[in-house]
Amino acid sequence: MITLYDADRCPYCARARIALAEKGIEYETVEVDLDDRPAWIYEKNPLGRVPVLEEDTFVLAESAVIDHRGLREHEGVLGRMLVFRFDELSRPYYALRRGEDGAAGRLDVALGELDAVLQGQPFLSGREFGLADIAYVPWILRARDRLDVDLGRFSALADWVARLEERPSIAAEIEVVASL
Ligand SMILES: N[C@@H](CCC(=O)N[C@@H](CS)C(=O)NCC(=O)O)C(=O)O
Repeated sequence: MITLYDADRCPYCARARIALAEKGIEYETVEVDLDDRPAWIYEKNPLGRVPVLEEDTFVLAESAVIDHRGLREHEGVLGRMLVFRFDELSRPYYALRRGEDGAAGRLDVALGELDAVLQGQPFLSGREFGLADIAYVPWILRARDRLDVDLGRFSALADWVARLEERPSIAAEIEVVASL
C-alpha cells in the first residue's frame, strides 16, 4: 500500500494528491499537522516537509518528483521549463499571502505570463494535461478562492481553470480548498 504524508492546506501536497488521482492510484493518507510537526516526519524526509510518499521501504519526497510517477509522457519542453520556473509564481503568491506591498502586481505579472502561454496551447504542459498543469493549479486555485485574485482578467488562464475543473482530480482539490 502507498501512504501519502499529507496536509490539506499544503499546495505541494495538492500536487501529489492530483497526480495520484489522475493515475487512479489507491493510497492511504496520514495527515501531518504543519503547526506542530511530529518528530518522525524527519525520519521520512530530513527537511521535515510534506508531501512524502511511502511504498514499503521506498520513501520519496519533493512534490515535483512524486508527480513524475507516470505522467511524464505528456510533457512538452515548454511545460518542463514552466515547472523549473515555478518560483516566478510562488514568490509573489507567498508575498501576497504575507501582505507585502506590491505583491498583487507582481503576482499579476506571473499570471499574465501563464495567460500568454495558454493563449497558444490548451494546457501548460502542451496539447494535453500534464505535470506543468499539476505543478501550478494548486496555487492558482488558492489565489482565486483564498486570496480573492480575480482570474477573469486573464481570459486564457480562466478558460484553462474551467477546463481543469472538469477533471475529478481538480474538482476534489477545489473541495479541499473550500474546506480550509
Ligand atoms: N519543495 C517541496 C516543498 C514542500 C513544502 O514546502 N511543504 C511545506 C508545507 S506546504 C512544508 O512541509 N513546510 C515545512 C517546512 O518548510 O519546514 C516540495 O515540492 O515538496
